Amino acid sequence: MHLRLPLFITALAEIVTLSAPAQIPVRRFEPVSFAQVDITDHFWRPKLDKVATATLQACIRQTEEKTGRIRNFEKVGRGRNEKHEGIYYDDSDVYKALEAIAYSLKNRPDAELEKKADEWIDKIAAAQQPDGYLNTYYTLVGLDKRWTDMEKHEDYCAGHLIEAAVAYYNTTGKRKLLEVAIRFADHIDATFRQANRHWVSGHQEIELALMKLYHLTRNDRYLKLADWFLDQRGRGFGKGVIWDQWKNPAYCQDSEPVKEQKEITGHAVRAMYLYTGAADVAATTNDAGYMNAMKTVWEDVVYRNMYITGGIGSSGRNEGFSVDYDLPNETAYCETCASVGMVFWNQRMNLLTGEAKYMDVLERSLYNGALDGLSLSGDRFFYGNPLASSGNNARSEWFGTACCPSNIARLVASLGDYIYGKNDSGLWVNLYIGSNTKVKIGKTEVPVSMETNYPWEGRVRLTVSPAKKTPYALHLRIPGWVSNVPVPGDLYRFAEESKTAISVLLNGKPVDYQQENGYVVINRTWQKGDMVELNLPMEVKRVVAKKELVAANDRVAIQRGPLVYCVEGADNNGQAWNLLVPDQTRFTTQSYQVLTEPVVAIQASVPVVGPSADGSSVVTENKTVTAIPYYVWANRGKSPMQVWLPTKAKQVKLLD
Ligand code: FUB
Ligand code: ZN
Repeated sequence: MHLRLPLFITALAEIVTLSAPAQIPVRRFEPVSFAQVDITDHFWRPKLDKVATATLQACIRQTEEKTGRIRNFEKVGRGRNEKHEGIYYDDSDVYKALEAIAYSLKNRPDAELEKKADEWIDKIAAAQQPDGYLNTYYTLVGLDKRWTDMEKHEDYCAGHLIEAAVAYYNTTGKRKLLEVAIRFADHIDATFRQANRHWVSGHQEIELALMKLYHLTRNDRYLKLADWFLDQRGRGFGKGVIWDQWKNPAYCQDSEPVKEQKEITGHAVRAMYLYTGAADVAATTNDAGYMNAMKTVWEDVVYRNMYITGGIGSSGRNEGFSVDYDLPNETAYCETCASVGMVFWNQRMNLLTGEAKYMDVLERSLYNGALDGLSLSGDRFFYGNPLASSGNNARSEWFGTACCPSNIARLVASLGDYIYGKNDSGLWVNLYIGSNTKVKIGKTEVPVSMETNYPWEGRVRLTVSPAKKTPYALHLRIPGWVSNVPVPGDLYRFAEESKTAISVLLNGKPVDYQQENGYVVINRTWQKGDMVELNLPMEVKRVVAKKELVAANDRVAIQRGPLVYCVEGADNNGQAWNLLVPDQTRFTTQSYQVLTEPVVAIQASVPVVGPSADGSSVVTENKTVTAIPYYVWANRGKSPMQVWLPTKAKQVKLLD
């Protein structure tokens, strides 16, 4: 077990500035930090280990040897006017890799990795300017030009520095990077908010990062600065920006003030980070303006602009949103970072509202759109995550713009953040992931242990062992996919009802429970060893989309539990577009292996088009087709793939 004690409380006391006013808690409950959750899960634990042993190594190799990202910091440190290498936002990849390392060290202590992180931190610290400014691009290109172009990501890089610093401090108790981040945050505050100088961040990120810094230091300067950044948007202050995309302010969610926004627009990652930051500010200031706006924008995302995989941002032109229902399959952009952002934002919405529907979306994005971004080997990545391929897609070792690899790494490494929540009278279980934790409910310590083979099986066992008998309400999320409408807003619905219902047992016997906000709620006095067993029906379901979603017309998708499936050529004689799934198709499940990954595959005998034996014509015959979870496709070389499978002959194609 790799559980370590949370946060370095004594070290923290030295940096705390208790200037924040007492706040009424706005969130319905607080997440239990990943630092207090030991993941033992069959599905996720190997992925956490893979991130530690392969993904982070890939990030280090690329950042340090194959590209100039670390060299840029060294050059600034040497002060010899050397040339900047790469793109102006490359510093952010160093910070995001550091953040991922920080989480991973908590899951899996590793002295070598920590040494590498410390080495990087020394180089970062040496590149900081005396006034707190830190950005290798402008320092090497000419400091006289700094803060002249809102699109150049100086504040975005600062945000990632802050996130890394908070994470690294939390894991190791080491303050060097945190002090660097605080000096930079103070520099930004003095340069803009305090000087009343307008600045619309060209890529939101700093807002949510400042909220992390605020929660760590309790210095309300950072809360005010986060709110100030949000408030800069939509007031025309970004007008002077000479940059193609921003000529349309919707690209940067800069058309209206955040509290007046009603529709999702523009760049998907920017939008997700923006609303995550707004939710974090709202959670502290209780600002209904942000909440009301976000609820409407969220509906616009989920009801009209989200793929069945939880991916968003269908258009490569703006790396973002297009018009409603424009969700093409083969050209779906669906950046991995955008799905990661969906996880961030939906977690915040769940905490603020207590509603499980946000976790349903989070789970969808996590298990499908986001996880697809990482290869089974841990060292190959998808930047975009299409829902169909004619056989030309392959994962890459790295990208020129390399935001996605470290983003998926930091998400997986911090997965423990999304499983449990608690307040003084309740415990929430949001994701079904084998794990152990200890939460304090009221004054009582409650060790909690979860065992499950989710997402392959629907049985979840939760054992609670409070030190003494304690009353509280246990909330177990009933995943949206149990109902007929797998996500709210009926963009997608199951073609058939579930055959079995959920069941809940307490110590082996049926128990009374209420249903509230998408949760089963069992309110009682709990005692040591109480065991709840939740059974979720893991049925293969056909999903159909609203007719407005043209790319899914005359097609079905297959889902089982939270996993969306696809048909890939690697399992089907090199073809995936040549089959038809009639309404009456009967599916069976099979234990199956995709390279190292044990999965449940779905099989059916369906009409398949292929060349006749003598090759002179095309024939249709029934054949067994195998579908695999979407997240494992493209691990066995290039081959065609489809998520939305034809139900009509006119959609069937035999690829060369
Ligand atoms: O601009 C920084 C990152 O690069 C964005 O978040 C990604 O969408 C990519 O454009
Ligand atoms: Zn990305």
